[in-house]
Amino acid sequence: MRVDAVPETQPFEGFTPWPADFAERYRQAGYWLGETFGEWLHARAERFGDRIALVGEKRRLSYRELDARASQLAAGFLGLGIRPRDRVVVQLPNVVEFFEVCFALFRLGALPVLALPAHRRSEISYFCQFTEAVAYVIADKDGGFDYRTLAAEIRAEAPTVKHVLVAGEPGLFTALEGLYGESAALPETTPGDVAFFQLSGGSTGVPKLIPRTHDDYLYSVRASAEICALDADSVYLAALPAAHNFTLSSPGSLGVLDAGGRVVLSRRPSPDEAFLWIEKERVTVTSVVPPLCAVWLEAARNTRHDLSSLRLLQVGGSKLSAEVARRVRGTFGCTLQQVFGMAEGLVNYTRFDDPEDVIIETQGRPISRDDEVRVVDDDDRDVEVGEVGHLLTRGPYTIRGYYKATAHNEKAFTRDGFYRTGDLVRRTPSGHLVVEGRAKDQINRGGEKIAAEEIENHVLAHPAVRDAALVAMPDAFLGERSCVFVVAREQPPAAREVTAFLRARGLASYKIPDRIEFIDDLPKTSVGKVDKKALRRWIADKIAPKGQ
Ligand code: OOB
Repeated sequence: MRVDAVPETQPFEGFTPWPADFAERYRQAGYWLGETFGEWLHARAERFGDRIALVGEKRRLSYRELDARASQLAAGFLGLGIRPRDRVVVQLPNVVEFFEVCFALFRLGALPVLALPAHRRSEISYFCQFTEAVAYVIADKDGGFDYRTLAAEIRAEAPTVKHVLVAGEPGLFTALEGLYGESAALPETTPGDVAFFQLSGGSTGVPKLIPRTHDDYLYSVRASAEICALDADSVYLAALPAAHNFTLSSPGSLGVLDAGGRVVLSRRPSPDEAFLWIEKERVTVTSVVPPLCAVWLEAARNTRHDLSSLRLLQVGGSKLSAEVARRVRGTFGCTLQQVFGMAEGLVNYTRFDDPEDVIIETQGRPISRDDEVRVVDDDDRDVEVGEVGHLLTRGPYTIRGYYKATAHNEKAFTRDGFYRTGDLVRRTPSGHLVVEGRAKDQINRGGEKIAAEEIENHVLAHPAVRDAALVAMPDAFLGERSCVFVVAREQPPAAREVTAFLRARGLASYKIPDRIEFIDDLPKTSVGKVDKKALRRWIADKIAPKGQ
């Protein structure tokens, strides 16, 4: 069977490319090498051959095997009728199949939509419908949850999904294992084309999709691997979800594969499991969110596992407190690296040769000389170094627009293409960034992002609710938790009942409000908007330990 390549000139609908002069500049500068993921993996297989690329619970795969398996699976996908640019929602835990599936789709030019294992009906159904996905890839079960039950619901809601492909026991669906076929002739893919979608933490009613190209993503991977000095002896532990931008590319699994190292996949981030892997595989580098860092630090004090192989602990996703940061070197005997990144692009790292106080107190500086960073006031005027302002950025791996989101893109990007990150930062004279807060209407629950409007819409769907506002409340462990203020129509429902209602709507657990406060009316600002600042202050006061 022959399938023609998508002509390079045919733009992908809903994708905002970089303007031609920028694209040219990024190619000239050697950032965009004109290489696709398929070619990249093939080149790694040629170079690193029988070295181990991936270690999972049940399987170890060499570079050559990964390359071959990706081609065989791509042939299987093609046999099912999956075509270049078709969208496929991929929701897999940290298993070897995650990489086989992604690389097979890359090779075919089909586009993975990288969902997280925590997502449930509400999110997955939306991704499938919005992207008109033709297939949905899951594991049979993970963490006590049966994804096949979820898939049955998705099939009923998203008619474009023709195939549910299962890693493990397929039940009523199709076993992934049966699809690895004879390698077939595959269509050409184009390096400047979209390769896959990341998901935005978001601040709007529905999650936004982030189109990343082969060229831009591979640049961020290569440059990150270099900053982190990865080489063929690097062993990376993927403890956080493999699909997240941090774990995947900062430098993450792909960075380690770029360097010829080994990626170890932990099903769970708990110290029990992660420490076992660190000892067994002599892990040299891993990445965690701040609450997990705190848990690991506690557990490391009296662990029986040998963690001495660890050379670099990366912490990012939400703000790391200086107190926790200071304990890393003493406890693990390794270097701490702060990582401040976003699925939309820009990633900042503290560097190995940064002074200790910079590593402890800043969130790093950008990957690239061509990452343009502006810190501005409410009127988009640049503020002085050292002053807090909104972070705007543009560069060789930061998107120019969300997928199919014309109206939102007008607000989320400046006219000249800077992405409005929604983060409030301060720039130090050395060019490092310190995250001081957030202007976007989002809760950062220990690295997991919750868009306030999305949850408010769900709460408002409850028949007894007249108004709702979700805000962050401080939390010693997670940094923030979520609190929803609810105005009832008449008799307020029981908090338990609201929670059950939200669960029944198929929301990911981390999005279920941690606390519900009933209130007579939402406070308003002088222009009539909900005064979330007042709500945040009120709840912070209410939960503050007394007598302080
Ligand atoms: C990472 O990516 P996302 O897309 O889940 O979230 C991005 C947002 C940032 O805009 C910022 O608000 C927050 O997460 N954030 C941090 C942070 N790292 C991310 N806030 C304070 N300190 C940090 N170190 O979270 C992500 C992507 C790639 C690498 C690392 C993290």
